Amino acid sequence: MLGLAGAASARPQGGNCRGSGTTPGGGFDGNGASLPSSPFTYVPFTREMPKPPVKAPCAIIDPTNPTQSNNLPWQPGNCHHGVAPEYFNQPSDWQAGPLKLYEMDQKDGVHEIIPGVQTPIRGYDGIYPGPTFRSRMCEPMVLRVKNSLNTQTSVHLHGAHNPAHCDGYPNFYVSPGQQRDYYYPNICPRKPDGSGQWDTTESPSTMWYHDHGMDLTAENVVMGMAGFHIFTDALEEQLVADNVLPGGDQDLPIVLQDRRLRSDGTIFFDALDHNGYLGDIMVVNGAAQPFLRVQRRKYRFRFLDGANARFFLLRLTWGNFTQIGNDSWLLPQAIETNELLLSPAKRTDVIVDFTNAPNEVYLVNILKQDSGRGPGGTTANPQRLNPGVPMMKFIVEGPVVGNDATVVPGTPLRPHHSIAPSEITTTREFLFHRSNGAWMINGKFFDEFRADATPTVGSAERWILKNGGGGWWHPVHIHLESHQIVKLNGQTPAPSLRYKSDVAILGPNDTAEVHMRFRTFTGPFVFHCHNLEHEDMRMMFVFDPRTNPTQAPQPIQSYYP
Ligand SMILES: [Cu+2]
Repeated sequence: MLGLAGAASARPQGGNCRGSGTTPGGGFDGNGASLPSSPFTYVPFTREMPKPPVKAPCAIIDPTNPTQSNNLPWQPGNCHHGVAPEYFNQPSDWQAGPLKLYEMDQKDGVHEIIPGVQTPIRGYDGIYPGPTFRSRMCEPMVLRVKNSLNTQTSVHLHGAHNPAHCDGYPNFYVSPGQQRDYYYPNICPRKPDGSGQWDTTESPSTMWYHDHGMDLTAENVVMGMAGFHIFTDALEEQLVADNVLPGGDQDLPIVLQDRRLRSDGTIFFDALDHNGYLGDIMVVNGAAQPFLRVQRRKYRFRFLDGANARFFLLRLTWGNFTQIGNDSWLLPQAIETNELLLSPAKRTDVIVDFTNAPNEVYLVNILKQDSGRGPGGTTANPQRLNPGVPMMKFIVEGPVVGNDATVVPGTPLRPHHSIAPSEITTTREFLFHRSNGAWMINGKFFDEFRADATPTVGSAERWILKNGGGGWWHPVHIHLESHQIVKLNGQTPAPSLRYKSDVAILGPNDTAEVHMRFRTFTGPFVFHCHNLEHEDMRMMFVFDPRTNPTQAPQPIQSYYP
């Protein structure tokens, strides 16, 4: 039922896999009409999984050296959209290492999702997926983003604790032909005890960046504008150095997406379908159903659901996952699980141990979904006789590798501290619902000039996130801060969701109670449904943390650079 990939579902060993037109139910649009199937044929698992290049800085600058600092990118006239004001007021401990400068051009490119089919894309540096950034705690960076496209863009670093200026606020644009300097201090929040120390329980691991331009996010992302940003700190580096976690070539970010092509190879996108984009080609790191060669040892896979609206429930055809992270953060201890639920924007950081694996293992999606409404049941039975839609194939090779990483279920990773109920000063409720053919929160459409919540910096709040029903799924992403899901429909959530998240999945009629602190930065920031069509059709709110609770809201226009 899931189109092209579904053709191979009963027997994931491969063979000819016809285009999606051969299988019914390639998806439906907002009017219930069948979506056009991708008219291409290819043989799955014949192409190696691409690994996006790691982005290198173009310069490393010591800001205390006048000769070097004269070359900083935001000298007058150099950059239309300026740089975050926090750069000029930063505390002395924000910068433990040099300032790294990066340049990235948003431009058109051509990419083969299916071998031999030239597909025009919009890409960071013209590639899809975008290059992978790797950054370290307290080693700041300035990312100069050019826009060579003919559409507005805004770059959001998903999971980061960053100033409002560079968080990708939907209309803090990079205009066509212009550029914007994104200053990432690469810090985490400080401890709530007033000691001034970094709260390293909040240091992220697996972030991703993607377009967030107002009304344009869904199309820009489906055209290719997404990539990984991997963050590390002393604690995580020690876990790798101590051979607890795999590193190097055994640590791979993997983005799962779906795409639909027209007969001319272009990406099908219907800007009038507000339910949620669904593709019929399963795409992994930009390639349709690739393979990956692995040794008989442990691997760390950082899976990202980079789709606009598709959910995945992932299983392996052999063995289980050892989950070590949820969204941007490592868990307090590793957890064994046989399946992983991913909504758009969610990440799950897992270990797969191929030591005793057969020669072929498949990553499969067992979730049925034929509209943007959300998933509708599973395709698999518990015996794995019908394992679902294969996303990719692992080819397991060679002898058992000795001295392998030691992580197992229960291994301690990053400590976690719960927000105490006594810290909570404010409770807010947000209802995510459909209205007037579009998407609302609390009866309002997104308004970039309206602050919908004004928390006080230094406080903690309880947010009740409620799904307004109708069978729709809404994965809710809150920028700037991690949130702790305390209750899901009145119950303690699944073990992997009890700690830090940046996306709370609201299934039909679900209610999530989340606790969060507001730290370091004043607004404006957004929170929204991460079904990108719902987000573009205004299921998005503004929160605007401020230092003084009695202060009148600052007009959001005043933040414009
Ligand atoms: Cu939604």
